[in-house]
Amino acid sequence: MALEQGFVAAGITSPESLGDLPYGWVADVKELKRPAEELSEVKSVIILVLHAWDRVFGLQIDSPNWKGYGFHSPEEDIEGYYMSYMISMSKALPIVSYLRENGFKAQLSTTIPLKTTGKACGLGQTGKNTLLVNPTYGPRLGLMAILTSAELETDTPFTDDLCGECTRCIDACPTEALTPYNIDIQRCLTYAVENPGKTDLPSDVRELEAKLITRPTKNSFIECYICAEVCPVGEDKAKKYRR
Ligand code: B12
Repeated sequence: MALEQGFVAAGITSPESLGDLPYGWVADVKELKRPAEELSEVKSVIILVLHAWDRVFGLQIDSPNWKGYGFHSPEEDIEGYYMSYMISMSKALPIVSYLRENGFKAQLSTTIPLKTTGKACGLGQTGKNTLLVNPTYGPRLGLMAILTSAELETDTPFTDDLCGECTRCIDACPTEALTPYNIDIQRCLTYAVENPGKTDLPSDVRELEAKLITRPTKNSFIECYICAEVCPVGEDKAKKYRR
């Protein structure tokens, strides 16, 4: 059903396999939760993979008062909309409905750690850019989870190494935010652009943000995608669609 909806892959794991993942706040961006904190009856976690082959999948719209997640004030600003999530949600909802029609509880989640859950679902490996790298599509992925009370057959976790000696993502990052399998979040252009109100970010990062981030309108921007775009894994699949 996921393939029929337009996802390129899907995988299943059990909540027990996600016991020791990193939960809690990630640098003021998001509070990552355990599947059972969101759905107490959860028996299976499904990860759906959208092929995000163009950087416009990272288009985001923020209201004029938006200063960043750490400053969020519901009275003053509406929450940002992120293209990849919007597309994934519309494709995933029929699967949620199908599970519910069959008597199971089911709901979407973007709050569990999606990359590491994807790895547990056999969908790929953690790359040197810290993203989930799928053997066919590389890191150009939009991830979405469905938590359900249905007890489904689980997939085998991914264990292959896809990066080898390659360091393209590390070399290409304009702010030098990456070291192998690690990111300095304060140097990531995406963190900078999503947090315009943060005054303590390195000044060279703010300068590069002004130079490199595309802003289609005053209230929108396209998130930096360089560390995903340069990855040789799945490059052929992305190029196939491009002009
Ligand atoms: C917080 C967040 C950010 C933050 C912090 C990034 C980060 N790496 O944590 C900021 C704002 C910087 C960010 C930026 C981006 N993000 Co973001 N982000 C998230 C979010 C909400 C949580 C990420 C998370 O779990 N962080 C926790 C830390 C601890 O995880 P980690 O860095 O991966 O560290 C683990 C591994 O690296 C591993 N590890 C550490 N060392 C080693 C060593 C070895 C050898 C190995 C194997 C593993 C390993 O262990 C660590 C702990 O488990 C997710 C959505 C979600 N709910 O999961 C999206 C998400 C990860 N982001 C995504 C994307 C696409 C991006 C951007 C490309 C921007 C864009 N265009 O959309 C950039 C890429 C920057 C980068 N290289 O990470 C996608 C990733 C798709 C994919 N292929 O994996 C997600 C899943 C959103 C989505 N729905 O699709 N993001």
